[in-house]
Amino acid sequence: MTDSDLSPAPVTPREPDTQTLGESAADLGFPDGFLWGAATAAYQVEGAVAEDGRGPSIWDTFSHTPGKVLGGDTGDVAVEHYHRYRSDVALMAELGLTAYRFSVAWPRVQPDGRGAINQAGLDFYRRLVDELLEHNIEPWLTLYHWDLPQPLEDAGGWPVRDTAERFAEYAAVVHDALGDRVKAWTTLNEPWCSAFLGYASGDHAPGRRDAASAVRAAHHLLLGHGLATQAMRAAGRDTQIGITLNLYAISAASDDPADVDAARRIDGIQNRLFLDAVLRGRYPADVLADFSTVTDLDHIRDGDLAIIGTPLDMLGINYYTRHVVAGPADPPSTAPAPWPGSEWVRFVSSGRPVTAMGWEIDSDGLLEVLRRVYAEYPTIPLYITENGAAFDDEVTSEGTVEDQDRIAYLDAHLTACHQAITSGVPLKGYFAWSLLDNFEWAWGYSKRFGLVYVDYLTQRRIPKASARWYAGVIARNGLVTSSED
Ligand code: IFM
Repeated sequence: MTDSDLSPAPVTPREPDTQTLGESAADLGFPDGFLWGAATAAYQVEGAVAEDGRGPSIWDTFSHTPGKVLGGDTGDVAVEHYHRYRSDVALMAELGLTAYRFSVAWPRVQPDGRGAINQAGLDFYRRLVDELLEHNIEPWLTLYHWDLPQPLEDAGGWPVRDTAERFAEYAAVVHDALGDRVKAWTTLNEPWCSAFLGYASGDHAPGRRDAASAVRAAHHLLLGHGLATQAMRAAGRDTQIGITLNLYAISAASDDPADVDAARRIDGIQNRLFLDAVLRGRYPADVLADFSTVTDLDHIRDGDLAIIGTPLDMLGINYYTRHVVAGPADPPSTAPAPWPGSEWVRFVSSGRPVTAMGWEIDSDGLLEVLRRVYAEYPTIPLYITENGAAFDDEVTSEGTVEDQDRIAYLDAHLTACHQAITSGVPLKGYFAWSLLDNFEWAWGYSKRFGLVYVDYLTQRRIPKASARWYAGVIARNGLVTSSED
């Protein structure tokens, strides 16, 4: 392994981006052309898991394994987006969305994860994309949002190198089919989750608990990203290619050296591992040193980092919360955790209010993340590809959902986006997570993130107060700070 540069990369000071903030009815106007979207992911919304030739994914297997998902919930039906996509797109148009971020289910396109293409699966996405374009909604396509074809997991999954090659093959297939009409392409969504929740803590599919496998999975996901980027670029089309990372603001609980080191570890594995790899073509030396306590690094071959660092057109950032961390408990924790070396770390509360996920609400953290990425990494257009909150929504006797807590969350985070743009960060768009209430992975249907409420018995959609509020933001291209909003 010779690719990782052990010295810290220099930070290049630069002039602020020159986006001009628009004139609008808003107090905090966003730049003209700012993209206003909402996001979903295939397994969370589509349902129809056995239709039109779709094969099983690791999430089908995992959710059907007793004890893995709260309440035994599965994505078998989800919110029937596969069948209801037309009315869902009409709903998007009513809200005024200018972009829709969705993912393609790999096992719909290649049920075996390799070789033969299932045309019926591809056709669904072509119909969805055409419907979006007819409504002037820009399709934002993510190739991998966690639903690995089960046959590839049976062959070793992301810890084996071949999966990266298979991903690039699949990416080229989808890009060939849809690259004429989809301009914005994301390779992976949140590879941290795929690697460390999937293979270290076992909270996500495929549910393995082996830190060494997780470290290997992280590298092969990134390699798959790089190979897929190169394969799509080779087609010579005018598509924009990026990746979506889940980034966190990280604070040490105090300046005690053990707390500071805990913050270094978590920042390393959550943020720098992925940012450095894709934007600098290197791994942070301290993270590799942490990893070498759980596995050798023989799986990282010469040349891999150059592939992983293939230049991108944009970076997607998913932001939800800040982690406040302290040094180890006494005695150190031995519970399964997604962070190799987690025995050195404790997550502590800072006392901020939390969402229904128990995640602390910290919009300053979003500003911090945006400014940090802009300051420390090569200039690249940034998009918030997910941001939002689960709350315990209820339908009133009038049939409405008055989710003022979600409005406050979105308002605060969009204010942070506006501040970032004002200080020169090249932020070009924002996607709320999520368009619809949906299958929240190991939490099943118990957590509602949608702008639109879904009655899971009838599949009726009820736009929440936050949806109406967001529609107003889009119409004004900005936020109003007066109490009338
Ligand atoms: O629902 C998920 C999504 O699939 C990935 N990002 C975080 C969301 C909320 O947990």
